[in-house]
Amino acid sequence: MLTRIDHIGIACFDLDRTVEFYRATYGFEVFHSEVNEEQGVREAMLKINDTGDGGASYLQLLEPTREDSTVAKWLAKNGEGVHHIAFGTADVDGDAAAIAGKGVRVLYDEPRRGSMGSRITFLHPKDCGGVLTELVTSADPSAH
Ligand code: V0V
Ligand code: CO
Repeated sequence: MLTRIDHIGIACFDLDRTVEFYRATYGFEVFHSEVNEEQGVREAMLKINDTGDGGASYLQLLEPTREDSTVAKWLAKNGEGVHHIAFGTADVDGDAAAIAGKGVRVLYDEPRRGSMGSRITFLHPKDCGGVLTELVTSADPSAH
């Protein structure tokens, strides 16, 4: 069951400049940052609020680490902006299988490693009304 908005992914050319915009404009601080080489991103998670299921909602600021990454390709075509939304679930495997059964393409056979040790998969934007949609199970089992 999808229980929260885990994060909204925002693609940018310059992560440090974008982090500073969110800090100076809204007062949001970086909760966590990392490089995910498999996904080709350097990212900063800004925690917005805790949620009723023990988890939290974040903004995920994404800067590409290489030219052939999905985010670099998207930025070249669209410029900066909202890249994806992510729903949180205690069971990414079960929810992905159920959604695949409804005819929506799930991009990975098995969930891959996401931010903060989470397990993630994606749904094809062409099957979701133009919205790249991610499913996330947090590494922290209490966060559901
Ligand atoms: C592409 N399209 C999108 C889109 N990216 N539509 C909405 N939102 C997006 N973000 C559209 C694009 O405009 C094309 O439409 C069509 O899909 C095919 O796109 P493409 O440019 O030819 O690119 P593809 O097919 O090579 O790749 C598209 C997919 C790819 C969605 C398959 O981006 C992908 O695998 N994404 C999942 C991984 C990802 O995005 N990782 C970065 C975040 P037209 O022009 O044909 O109409 S990593 C992350 O979130 C982490 C680590 C985390 O949360 O922890
Ligand atoms: Co994401």
